[in-house]
Amino acid sequence: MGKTLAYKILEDHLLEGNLIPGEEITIKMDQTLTQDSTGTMVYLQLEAMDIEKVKTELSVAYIDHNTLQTGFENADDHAFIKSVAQRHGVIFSKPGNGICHQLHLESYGIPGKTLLGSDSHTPTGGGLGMIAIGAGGLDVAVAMAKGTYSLTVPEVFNVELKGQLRPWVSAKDVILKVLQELTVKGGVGRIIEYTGEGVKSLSVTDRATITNMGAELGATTSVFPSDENTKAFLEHEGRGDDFVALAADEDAEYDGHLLIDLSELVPMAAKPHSPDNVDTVENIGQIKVDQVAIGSCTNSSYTDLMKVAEILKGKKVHPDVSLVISPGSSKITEKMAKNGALADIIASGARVIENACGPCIGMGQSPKSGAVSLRTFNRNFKGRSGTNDAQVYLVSPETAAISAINGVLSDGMKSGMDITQPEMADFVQNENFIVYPEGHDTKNTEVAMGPNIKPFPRNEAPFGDIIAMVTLKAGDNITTDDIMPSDSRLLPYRSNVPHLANYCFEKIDPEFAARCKDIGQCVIVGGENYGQGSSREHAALAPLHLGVRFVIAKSFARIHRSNLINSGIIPLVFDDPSDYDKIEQGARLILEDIVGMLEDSQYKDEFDVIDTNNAKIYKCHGNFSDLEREMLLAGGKINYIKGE
Ligand code: MIC
Ligand code: SF4
Repeated sequence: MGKTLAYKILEDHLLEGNLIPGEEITIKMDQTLTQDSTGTMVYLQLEAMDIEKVKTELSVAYIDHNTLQTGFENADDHAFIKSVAQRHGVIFSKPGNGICHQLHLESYGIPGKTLLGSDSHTPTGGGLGMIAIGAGGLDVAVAMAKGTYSLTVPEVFNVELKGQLRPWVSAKDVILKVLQELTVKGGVGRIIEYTGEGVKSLSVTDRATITNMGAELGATTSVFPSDENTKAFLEHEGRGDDFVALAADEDAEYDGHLLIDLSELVPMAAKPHSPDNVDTVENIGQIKVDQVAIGSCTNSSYTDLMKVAEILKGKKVHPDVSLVISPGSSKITEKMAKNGALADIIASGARVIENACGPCIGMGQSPKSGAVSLRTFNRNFKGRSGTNDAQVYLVSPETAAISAINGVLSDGMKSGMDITQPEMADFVQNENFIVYPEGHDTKNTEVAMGPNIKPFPRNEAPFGDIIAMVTLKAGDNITTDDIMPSDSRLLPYRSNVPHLANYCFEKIDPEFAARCKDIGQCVIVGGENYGQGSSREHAALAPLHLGVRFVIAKSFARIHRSNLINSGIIPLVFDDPSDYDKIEQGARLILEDIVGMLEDSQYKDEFDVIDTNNAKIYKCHGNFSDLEREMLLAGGKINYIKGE
């Protein structure tokens, strides 16, 4: 039987275990990336791990999320990360250089290598033929310290592409189509591997748009082959030597298959408030638009923005629309400043802002009350824009630009306007935004610790019975944005969990934090796909701070489940999902003899949760690997590592 590309790369990096779906393996991690809003936690850990140099081939610390600097907090975080990066051999990318995933693609990603990032959109690197995985900060810190990462082997699901996209239809429409077919749960426990003759018509940045939003499918990662287009991309970036040709075997067998005919696709949009709530732009109709935002790690490449410039050239942004553009990297902005495209964009009435995440994570540019905002981003969760009643639609750059001119959601295919596929340009690395750790006495660099940076929260090893009260009963597809909201008000406090914890679940239940503080020992009950979205471990650390001991759900999203285990919070899954309906908020639940249950040498993965409210027993399981059980017994990953 032929091999999939994903398993070929995993096999090349395999250190422990067997490549069998569901089994735990440890792989060599070649590269890591961090960004600032998850990064301070990562580097607090790295600093505590007493290592001299990171064990990876390359580690980069990007500053791209918290760049508003409305107070000292963000700037202190940047200084802290820079100092720790310097001490441990990590490359530092200054604020303003751009968005981590776009920059990593341009400057450091290499086909066939593994990459772990403290950001859920790290799979962007799959566009270059990497196995690139998003994880919680602590997992990334350990990967830097040891050069390894442990994961449950995913299945490999094949998306076969045939045909070629028509003008006005682009990579964003492909991934929106996949999301429509598979939903936000469709990728859980899977790697999505793209094959077929249609792949040849997609550039690396098109492919990266698709692998980036594989995060919205819940997939472990997504991967494209590395071919002539990959070679061309690397050559244009001045890195032709990094090219390696990679593909699945012709007779590779997959655990599932979806065929997409690119030539049949039309412009699509994800309607509020979920990336899988997809329909065609034509079906949604010409709704009036108040804001258009172009950028984010999904759609801020040079070719994306050149298409936008072509559409806007000589035109005027509609008087009722605010068009805001945040380019993906300094190199892109510099190139577009030189070739005149930036002038065309500005002349149209667009607001061009910093090369950073910006509006994608609610760091400014929140739309007006009740506004319709079209965004080329990857998430349209309720309130993420910073405006709770805004209606956010996810669209391609082409759809965004033509709609900004028309003032209504518009299908470019019907505009009568010709659009060309922009040529790639030749780039040189802008070294002026990079600080390398080499060159001086890095070990003695002083750690710059601002007053807002608080210690990493620690749990205690569990003992006896856990008796806890259901403090929140949440529904399906709860996001980590729901659990630990992030916007310009809260993002500056990512290094201060005690402060952040006051806002835990704020948008769903403003009393949650206060109730937890009164109760002491708490349980959260969730529906399907609990904890989807961002990799922020704050969505586990804030509940830990508030006394949450275990979470029972119908199913969990991968990264959040790991973050819970890393914090020593026990994630349990109902054997019978209908038990969810029997639990009431306020009920007192007992998880008996937790240590005995986890330690049992005949480990059966059976957990009985007794509901003292109605005397029912809910049978649950954990699906814990041996390593996960040991971490839970130690009260979390840090305690486990310290005791190793
Ligand atoms: C996101 O897009 O949700 C973020 C902000 O990049 C997060 C990371 C974070 O919460 O800091 C992610 O995708 O992991
Ligand atoms: Fe930044 Fe948005 Fe990408 Fe997250 S999804 S890394 S906030 S641009």
